[in-house]
Amino acid sequence: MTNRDDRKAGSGLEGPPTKADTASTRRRFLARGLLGGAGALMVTGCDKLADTAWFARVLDQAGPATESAQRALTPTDALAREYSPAEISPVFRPNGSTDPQDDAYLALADADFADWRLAVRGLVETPLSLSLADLRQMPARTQITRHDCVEGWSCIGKWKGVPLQAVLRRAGVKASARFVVFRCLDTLGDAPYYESCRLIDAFHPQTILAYDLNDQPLPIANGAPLRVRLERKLGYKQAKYLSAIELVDGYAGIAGGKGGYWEDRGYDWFGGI
Ligand SMILES: Nc1nc2c(c(=O)[nH]1)N[C@H]1C(S)=C(S)[C@@H](COP(=O)(O)O)O[C@H]1N2
Ligand SMILES: [Mo]
Repeated sequence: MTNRDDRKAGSGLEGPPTKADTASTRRRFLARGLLGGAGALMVTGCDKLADTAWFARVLDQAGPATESAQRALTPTDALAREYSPAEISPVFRPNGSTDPQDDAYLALADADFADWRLAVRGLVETPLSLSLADLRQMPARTQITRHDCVEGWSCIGKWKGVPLQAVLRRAGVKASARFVVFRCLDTLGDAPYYESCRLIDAFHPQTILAYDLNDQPLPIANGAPLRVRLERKLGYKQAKYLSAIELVDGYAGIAGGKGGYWEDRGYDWFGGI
């Protein structure tokens, strides 16, 4: 675990980002560069993607000015940095919900998640219901990356999971879909946790649905049985305790309408690093 001096020290629950947070995020965007829209799709190496009806829409998803500017910087820097095994943090610090007490979650955990399923629904050709065994049988990707929480700490961990794009291809994304919503099993404070991202981020090669952390099944504290890793994004985008992936054409009608639990409480939706 490393402390970074450009962030507020941790204080338990995440509070709204400060001006300093936003400024330092911006500086790091400029320092490290961000992926360009086309570049991200190139590295997926997907000719097939170009044939799909929604390919143009993925490239065409202009967001707010800051997001567009961030995405336009140094398109060659498409991947998040990956680290060596020696750099893995001894303990991957858990944060936010770490032991969900929701009845449905407790029942699933009691049975070691044998009855857990990931629903893939919404704007898809074929809705899916996938068990952990189903997911483990799909192609896997392993990556050692750094997780940055806006509270001011970072951890390096080794994640193994199925690329989200493999799941999305299996379900078949409809032309009208623009965002992926991640539904979670935990209630944080008074509301269920959820998150969302654009299709371009969902199809990023390092975006995986992770079931292992540091060569062990994902612990409950870190999101068992399945969480998403969006390696170009801040900690709060890394939804844990997944129950469903929903393809939607907009998220204004979901919960507070801002696309995520912390976004509904003031955080930036893009959340890039
Ligand atoms: N379902 C769910 N996902 C979540 C959270 C949460 O409280 N519930 N917290 C977020 C925040 S703020 C961070 S920093 C990371 C923490 O992941 P970790 O517990 O593996 O460190 O999970 C994110 N995903
Ligand atoms: Mo966080």
